[in-house]
Amino acid sequence: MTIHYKFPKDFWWGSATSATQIEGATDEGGKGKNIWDHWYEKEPNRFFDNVGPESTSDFYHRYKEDIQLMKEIGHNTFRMSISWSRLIPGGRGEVNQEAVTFYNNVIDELIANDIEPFVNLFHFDMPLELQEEGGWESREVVSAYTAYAKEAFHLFGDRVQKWFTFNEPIVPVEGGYLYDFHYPNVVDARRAAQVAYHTMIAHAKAVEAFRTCNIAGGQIGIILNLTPSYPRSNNPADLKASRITDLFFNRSFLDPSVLGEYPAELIDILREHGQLPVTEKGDKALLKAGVADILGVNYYQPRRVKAKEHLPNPYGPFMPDWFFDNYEMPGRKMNKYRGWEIYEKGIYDIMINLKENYGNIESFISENGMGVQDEGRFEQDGEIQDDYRIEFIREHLKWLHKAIEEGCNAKGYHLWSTMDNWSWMNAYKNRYGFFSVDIETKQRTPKKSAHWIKEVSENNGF
Ligand code: BGP
Repeated sequence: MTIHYKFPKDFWWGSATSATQIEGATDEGGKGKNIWDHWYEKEPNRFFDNVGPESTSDFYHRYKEDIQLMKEIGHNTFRMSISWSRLIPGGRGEVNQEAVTFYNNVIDELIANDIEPFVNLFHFDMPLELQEEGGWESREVVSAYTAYAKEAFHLFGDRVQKWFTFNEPIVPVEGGYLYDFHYPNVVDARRAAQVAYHTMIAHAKAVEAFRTCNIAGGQIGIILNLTPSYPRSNNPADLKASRITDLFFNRSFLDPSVLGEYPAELIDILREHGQLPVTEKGDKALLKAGVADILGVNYYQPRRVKAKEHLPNPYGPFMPDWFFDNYEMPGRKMNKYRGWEIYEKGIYDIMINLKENYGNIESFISENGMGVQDEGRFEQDGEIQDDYRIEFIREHLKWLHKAIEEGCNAKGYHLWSTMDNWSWMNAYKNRYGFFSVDIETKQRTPKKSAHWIKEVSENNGF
């Protein structure tokens, strides 16, 4: 077979998950509550089909089987997250030994199967008690996170080399403090800015702690969802809308994570509108020293914008959306189940931007994927024929390959996700996995894409 797209030696083939979305066992093993357990108890109707996080894909009990499945399809790497509320119920204080045993078992099992674990410390799942203290609005919670991070480095750093402080830290800001899709469902940009700022401080403190641990071969980074902003046209008003959108939704985390400082224009906008967060002396130096060694890039969709059609409501709350309108480009290709545009070249544009403006930091695609509703209708002879997912992955990989050929420092590709999992408010609506999961029996079945990726990983290309 001819390989048209050959990837560099030791390319990372794998997939990504998060604790709350796959573990289940929320009432087992001494786990404390996090905001998802709590929100679901309070308002189950806000979750698709009223399905909550209690059992999800049951990785807690089935991790051995799942790791075998990963091995079968050629994974050499796998991203998981640690559940803070499982490791340290309540968020601070005593470590839960049952959780230590569980994560040790998972890590050891991965390594025994030649799959390198990439471990993320925070994937949207704040321990409930700390949220009640103010969550990321509180600097005390930042200290609790730093202690938790140190504990994790100490417990697992003898075997785990790749660490990530946060997954998509902007999402809890957007969901929890601007657009009402995460607990605590606040709409307040000033508080959102504080949450965003403290998350970056927490990141920098964890990086500082990591560097004192001297983990042999260790690297610490952050995973960001980068959504390139494409203007409707070259009209200066559209260009300005796109630049400001980029400041709010990409550079707010990308600049401090990779360059160690916030963009001056973003600070100016927030100052002008009275939305600046409270900072402390010494923070600037902390952020400067806290730059990531490695960047995970989650890419699902582009953002297309245009200048605002109407003046924003002067009585409404301040919003980033005061500066742009979303633009529906005629002819755009859609994943209609998730409502997200598919634009494969976006992956290339992100990589070129990292190369040109962010020192070509070592990076990888840490999430990319296609969520599809009612996948059962594509089943033939017991296997879901997800040709649309194969095409989605293949077309993104082609652009990633081109970026690498042009000198971008991308080291791997992880699909979201290994098996179907619980996706926040959408619960089990859209399915993302290489393996389907029957939510009643928890049975896993490979989809067509699982066989396809096995070949791709084995050939290191296609
Ligand atoms: C990313 C998250 C994942 C995952 C994925 C799919 O934003 O890091 O946790 O859920 O998106 O999105 P969704 O679950 O909203 O369909």
